[in-house]
Order: sequence, then C-alpha cells, then structure tokens
Amino acid sequence: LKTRLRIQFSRARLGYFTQTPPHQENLFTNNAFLTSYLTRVLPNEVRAEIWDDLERFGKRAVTEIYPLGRECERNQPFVRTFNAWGNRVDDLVTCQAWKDLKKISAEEGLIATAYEGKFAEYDRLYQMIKLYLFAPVSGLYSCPLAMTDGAAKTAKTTGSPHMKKAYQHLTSRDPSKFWTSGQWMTEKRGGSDVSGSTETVAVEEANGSHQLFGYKWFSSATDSDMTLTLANIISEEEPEPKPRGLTMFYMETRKDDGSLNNIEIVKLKDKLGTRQLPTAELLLDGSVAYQVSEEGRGIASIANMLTITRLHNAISACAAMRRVLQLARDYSQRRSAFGKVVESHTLHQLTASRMEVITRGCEILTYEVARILGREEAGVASKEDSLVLRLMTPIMKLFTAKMAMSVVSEGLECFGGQGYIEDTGLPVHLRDAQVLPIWEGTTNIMSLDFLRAVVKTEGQALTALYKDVKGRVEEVKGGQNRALEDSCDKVTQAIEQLVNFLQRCPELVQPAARDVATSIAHIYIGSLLLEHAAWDKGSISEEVAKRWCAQPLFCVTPAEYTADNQSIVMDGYNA
Ligand code: UCC
Ligand code: FAD
Repeated sequence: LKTRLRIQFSRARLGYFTQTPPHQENLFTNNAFLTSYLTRVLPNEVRAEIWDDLERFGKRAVTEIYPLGRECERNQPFVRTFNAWGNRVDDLVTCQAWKDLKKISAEEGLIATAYEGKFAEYDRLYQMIKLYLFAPVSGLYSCPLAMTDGAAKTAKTTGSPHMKKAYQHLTSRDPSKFWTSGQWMTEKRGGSDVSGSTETVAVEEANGSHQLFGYKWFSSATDSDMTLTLANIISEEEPEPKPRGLTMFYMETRKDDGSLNNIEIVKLKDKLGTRQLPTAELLLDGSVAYQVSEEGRGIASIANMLTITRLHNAISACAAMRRVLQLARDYSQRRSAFGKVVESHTLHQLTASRMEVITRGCEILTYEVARILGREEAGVASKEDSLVLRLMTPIMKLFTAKMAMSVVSEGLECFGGQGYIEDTGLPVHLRDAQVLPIWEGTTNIMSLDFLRAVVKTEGQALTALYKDVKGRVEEVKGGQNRALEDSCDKVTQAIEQLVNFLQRCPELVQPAARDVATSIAHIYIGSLLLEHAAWDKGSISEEVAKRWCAQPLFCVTPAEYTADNQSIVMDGYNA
C-alpha cells in the first residue's frame, strides 16, 4: 500500500546532482600578488604591525561584510515622500545592513587610517588595501567612503572652522561621531563641463553663511551627513552668475532638529547598477551652506577631492576584478565539463590567465599611485613623485575602469549560465562595474585631464614620467636577469615611440589623448611589473611581466586622428 501511495504522492525527483557553489577565500591571505607586493614595498616594522589586521579583515570581509552587502542589494533604499498626514517628509529609508556598514567603516578606520600618521608615508597605502578588501563585498558602501575620504582630504587643507569640525567627524573611528560626505557637482546641463553647466547660485546672508538655490542632478549617498558642493555667488548688486565663477561650499544635510536643510529629495534614480546606493535628484531651496574656497576657485578646490575619489574608483575596479577572479578560479575546480574539471581545460587556463595578467597590471598601477600619494601626504615626495602622481591619477582611473568592465564580464562567463543568475550574487559585479568609467569623470574627460596636467606643468609631468620609467627599466636590466631583458627593451622602445609621436605631431594630441593615455598606462605598468618581477625572481611574477610587455604597448594610430570620423558616425543619420 505504502509503495503505491509513494508513487502517487512522492516528492518530485530533481536528480542526484547539485553543483557546489564557489567558496569564498580570505581576500587577503589568498591574494598572492598583493601579499608579495606588500612584502616588497613595506618596511619590516610596518609589515609586522599591519599584517595581522589585514588577515583578520580579509576574513571579516567574506564572513561578516559580504552578507551585509548582499542584504543592501536585496533591500534597496527608497524615499517616503509624504507621511500619512500629507506632510512632506522626504524620508530616505535605507536598510539596517547599510547602517551597519557605516558603523564597520568607522570601527575599521577605513577613512581614519589615512590621516592618523601612524605609519607615515604608508598610511595611505594601508588604508587603500583595507578598502580594496572591503569594496567588492561592501554593497557599494565604498562609494560614500570615497566621497568622505575626498572631503576629509579637502577639509584637512582648508582653514575654515566648519571644515575643521567636519574633519574631526569624517576621520573618526567612533561610529557615533563618524560622518559621511557627499560630493554634489553634476547638474542637469552636464557633469563633465561642470563650470559651464552649474545653475546653482548662492546668496550671502547677514551672518556670513549663504543660501543655495539649485538642482543637483546626481547626488549619491544622499543619506550623508554633509556635502561639498559648487555654486555661483550672486547678489542684489550682481544678480548674474559669473562665467566659470564657481565657488565651493560646505553644507550639512540636516538642521539641528534633524529635518533636511531646505533640501527636497525629488526622486531616487532608477539605475542599471549601484542600486544599493541611494542616488537622488535634489532641489536646494535656500539650503544653508558655508563658503570654503575663494570665490571663483571652486573647481580648483574640489579637484583635491577628485584626486582621492578617483583613486577609490581605481581600487574598487581592481577589487571587482580580483573578486570575480577568485570566485571563478575556485568554481573552475568544482565544475566539470567534457569529463574533467573546467580548470584543467587548456583554453580555460589561457582565458583565466589573461584576466589575471590584466588584473595584476591594474593592481600594481593603483598600489603605486596610492604609495606615491602617501609619500606626498607625509611630505617626503620628490617634485618628480608629485608630477607623476598628477599625471597618472586620471590615467589610472580611466584604464582600471575600462579593464574592470572587460575582466568582470569575462569573469561572469567563467560561470557559464550561472554568471547570469541573480541569486548567485554574480551579476551585480557587472552592473556595478559599468559605473566605474562614467562617474568621477568619463574616459574622454580623464584623457583630457591628463592633457591638462601635461599643459599645466609645461611638459614637466611627462618628463618626470619618462625618467621614472627609464630609470626603473634600466635598473631591472642592470640586474642581469636574462629572462626580463626583451621585455625591458619593449618598454623602452614603446616610451621612445610615444615621445617621438608627441614631439612630431603636437597637433594630433587632442584626438589622440585617449590612445596616448592608454599607451602610458601600458608602458608604466610594464615598468612596474618588471620591477616587481626582478625582485620576485624565478616566480610567476616574471611570467606575468613578460606577458604584459608582449602585448602592443604603444597603441597610437595617427591615420585615424585625421580621418573624417564624423562622417563615419553620422552616415545615414536623419533626425
Ligand atoms: O561622480 C561623482 C561621484 C560618484 C560617487 C563617488 C564614487 C567614487 C568611487 C567609488 C567606487 C565604488 S562626483 C562628480 C564627479 N565629476 C567629475 O569628475 C567632473 C568631470 N569633469 C572634470 O573632471 C573636468 O575636467 C573639470 C570639471 C574638472 C574641468 O573643469 P574646467 O572648468 O574646464 O577646468 P579648468 O578651467 O581647466 O580648471 C580649473 C582649475 C585649474 O586650476 P588653476 O585655475 O589653478 O589653473 C585646473 O588646473 O582646476 C584645476 N584642475 C585640477 N587640479 C582641474 N582638474 C584638476 C585635477 N584633476 N587635479 C588638479
Ligand atoms: P556629459 O557631460 O553629458 O557627457 C556625455 C558624453 O560626452 C560622455 O561620453 C563624455 O565623455 C562626452 N564628452 C563630454 N565632453 C567631452 C569632450 N570635451 N571631449 C570628448 N568627449 C566629451 N555626480 C555628482 O556630482 N555627485 C554624485 O554623487 C554622483 N553620483 C553618480 C552616481 C551614478 C550612479 C552615476 C551614473 C553618476 C553620478 N554622478 C554624480 C554624475 C557623474 O559624475 C556624471 O554622470 C559624469 O561626470 C558625466 O556627466 P554627464 O552625465 O553629464 O555626461
């Protein structure tokens, strides 16, 4: 009887096979390249002090922070515009996990570490490594931290009393005191040409504060405690905004009674990715703010912030690539196809190794920029260091962001169809990576920013870079490591080609800006990987450096710059 009933009512049989999901590795200890890089660049006493913390945090990232990040993706922010009684409240509702991430950020000193002076020139690198471990699992809490760090740096270099107070909060390790900051620059007319597009105006009050009126089109981390923003000062006497006359303002987002500072959250953006992060359109209707730059020096002042946030962008790009690679390599050991684990297929090995080489290249570039920034902040940077930092910041931003899109996309493909399935937690990486080339300045804008740095330094930044690359490569060659000789020659040849092009065709530099920036990224990374390989003799680092340098490093195509590109694009256009 029971057999008959079981046939009639037994549960559906789903088959015997279930796939083991990828396991989560400690993000620090299982990162061979990172640990090797830190062993090379950190003095023993610094390494001894920070190593345990990084190991612990690498574990905390996957055990405690990752579930919070997932929760933020599942439980996205929303705005309750009116309360039940018809009062406008603009209540931005974020989940508990988002709030917990703020607390963890303070406790872990994710901002404070860069400002405490404990490890002098290594503070910034130490902080960036912690952020690198945090970013890929943080449910985009890395974004408010980027802007908070940018604001802290700006506050540190600005004398105003408001900024001094803000600095204490932004760099606090006490969760009850810790503040985050926004960065409200973009308006409806455009976010690239900020000076030409900003309509927000500021009117001075009798007490020296200003009231701001305007519409900020993209404001991420709308739950932040303060923001830095830009406006054009006008008055009864001078009611017209001055061309390119922006000034930077400090604004707290709430009044003492907890209500918004005459800010309306008009709507939250419906975004492709970064959905964990509240990004709003904000109406400023007499919001009280304080002038913190000289009048008309707003862009130059907020540029301090951009240097930091662009470094965060790059560290997040590297972190996304590394995270997907770590998961993919584990999965490739657990998934079988055609009778053997995916990992043992030679074509898969090649595909994954290419991703690894690109990721290492982006990582070493970003670590190096963080290391130089740390030197500058500790007052031990040479003039050349500072020039290289200025030149390489936009190049690092644009290059790592583009590579992240490509590596993360390839990384999802390593999971086959599962890479496309939401509750694996994988697709979010691709959605979130797509913002990296857009915000904080698009790829073209970064290319033009690199040219700005060249022009502003009258070419000195390029000369410093040239010397830096040549010096490093010559040192590697001097080390008599035969295995690296050809690669050294390729880097030298590429930098000479680049200099030759820039000297011979100055009129092509504008259209070539993006290709020149990419070539510099290739060349600079080549020299850094070679330096690392020379130290890490006989290791996988040698193979990585050789593979990097074997690709075309100089990728300038002059014929395209003078071609009729417009006609190609507009062929058949009739709107
Ligand atoms: O997207 C945003 C937030 C997203 C959330 C944060 C995520 C962070 C990563 C997290 C990862 C998970 S906030 C919006 C970001 N917006 C931008 O990045 C704007 C993009 N546009 C540009 O960058 C443009 O190049 C502008 C706006 C900076 C150019 O403006 P102008 O008006 O044409 O600039 P000028 O006239 O060339 O330069 C004005 C002054 C000059 O100084 P002086 O007057 O002394 O000669 C420039 O040298 O500003 C100086 N300057 C700079 N200084 C301009 N750019 C820089 C720079 N990069 N560094 C130093
Ligand atoms: P546009 O300036 O209209 O650019 C359109 C295109 O034109 C781009 O491809 C650009 O590269 C190209 N272009 C423009 N000028 C040139 C040129 N001279 N040469 C060649 N090409 C050119 N902004 C904030 O201020 N605060 C925030 O918190 C914030 N959060 C954001 C969050 C998200 C999720 C996103 C997507 C954006 C956010 N932004 C924020 C806005 C972001 O910084 C801007 O979108 C970005 O700077 C580009 O500006 P835009 O959208 O106006 O594009």
